[in-house]
Amino acid sequence: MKVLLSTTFVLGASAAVLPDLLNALSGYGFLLGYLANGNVITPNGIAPPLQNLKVRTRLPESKRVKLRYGPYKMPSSNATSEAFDPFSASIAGMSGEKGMVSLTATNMSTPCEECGLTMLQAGLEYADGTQATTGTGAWLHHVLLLAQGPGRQDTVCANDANWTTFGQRIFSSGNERTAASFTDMTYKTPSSAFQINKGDSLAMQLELMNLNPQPQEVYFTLDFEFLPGPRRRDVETATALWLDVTGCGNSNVKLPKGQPASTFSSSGWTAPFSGRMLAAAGHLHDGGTEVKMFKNSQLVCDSKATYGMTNGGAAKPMEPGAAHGESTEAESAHRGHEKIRRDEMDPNMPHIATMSGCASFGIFKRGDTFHIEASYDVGKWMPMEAASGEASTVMGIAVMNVVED
Ligand SMILES: *[C@@H]1O[C@H](CO)[C@@H](O)[C@H](O)[C@H]1NC(C)=O
Ligand SMILES: *[C@@H]1O[C@H](CO)[C@@H](O)[C@H](O)[C@H]1NC(C)=O
Ligand SMILES: *[C@@H]1O[C@H](CO)[C@@H](O)[C@H](O)[C@H]1NC(C)=O
Ligand SMILES: [Cu+2]
Repeated sequence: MKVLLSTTFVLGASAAVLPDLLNALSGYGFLLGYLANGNVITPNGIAPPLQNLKVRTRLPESKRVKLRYGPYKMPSSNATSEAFDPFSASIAGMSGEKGMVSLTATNMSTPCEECGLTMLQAGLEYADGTQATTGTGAWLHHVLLLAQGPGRQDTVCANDANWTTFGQRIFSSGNERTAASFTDMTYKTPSSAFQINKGDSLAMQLELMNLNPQPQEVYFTLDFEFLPGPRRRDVETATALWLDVTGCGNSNVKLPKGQPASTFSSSGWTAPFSGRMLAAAGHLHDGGTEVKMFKNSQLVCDSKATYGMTNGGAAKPMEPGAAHGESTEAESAHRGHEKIRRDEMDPNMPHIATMSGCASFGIFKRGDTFHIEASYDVGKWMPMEAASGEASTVMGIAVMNVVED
């Protein structure tokens, strides 16, 4: 839960933060909140596919619903993954990483027929509803979420044939499980939302990786916080800018061989409208250190990775102290394993646990140009390796939620 909410939370100069809100949304608060939030655990059974949870944004009139999708079978960590479906393969760029399942799902349910999404967060859980994390050997490696429906098109790649047919990219997550906000979290009332309309559905490209030799079955979950009903006049329209080092490509880039540090830059995207920057965070793969976002070549947000033994949003149940990617612990764990290749799936290898984010960080005008720079340091953090022994392709993405003026 770290987009808005990490210890390295970055705020725009104009933001006045409600301390209790931040506390409620901070990593550890999230863990406690999650367990106390109305999540149903069904020992030895199957937890309900739809759960009404307590709202965490404390915005009046909001609802919070958790939907689960799946189940998905993860092969043994020493078994090469099953065949990929073609779309997934074109997006994933993965090549038989061990323990990996890579899939696409379409026609996924939304939490409402019509509503304004104010927040989204990805998760992974077992049949009974308990959380699945890298601490339990279940790695939420990557998810790319799209809204599909009449008239939907990607905001940044509106004119790109590769994306117009797929829909609108609205959210990305990985082990960091960053919560994405479509409203200004410094207000007590929801000022903006991403509208879900009748006929909309969701689609995703999902990658999960098993760190255990025993196959595991997990469910992917999405927590939606939303304002029920059709678009309201007092709530502005938010959208997601998917800024990607591959531009409108498939998000995968190759790390240069024999070079520890590398930076990938995106091409510029020129805003066709004016607006305000609500929230943003980066998505990287292991080896990544930060995603910098620029407006007219000026840094507006620096989303930094921290590494840890479990994901930021959910501590390993038995060892809450190990959560939150504290770098001292993570770095010492890392140093002890320098010679170990990621494809050996050492369960003690740290992964990206959190990505810091920015909130309420300023305005932009029509004609302003955005670009991002994603940095990797594989001398410091071990990247994942493909079955071939080469470093897997990696990603450099920032999803910036904005509201149009
Ligand atoms: C995976 O490891 C287990 C336990 O070490 C072993 O029994 C099994 O044969 C291995 N499977 C493969 C596909 O290597
Ligand atoms: C999508 O899912 C709904 C139920 O959620 C179902 O009624 C509909 O037939 C599905 N559409 C397609 C194209 O699979
Ligand atoms: C569309 O995707 C293909 C295949 O990934 C890629 O070669 C092409 O550059 C993409 N088009 C644009 C405009 O990015
Ligand atoms: Cu990814």
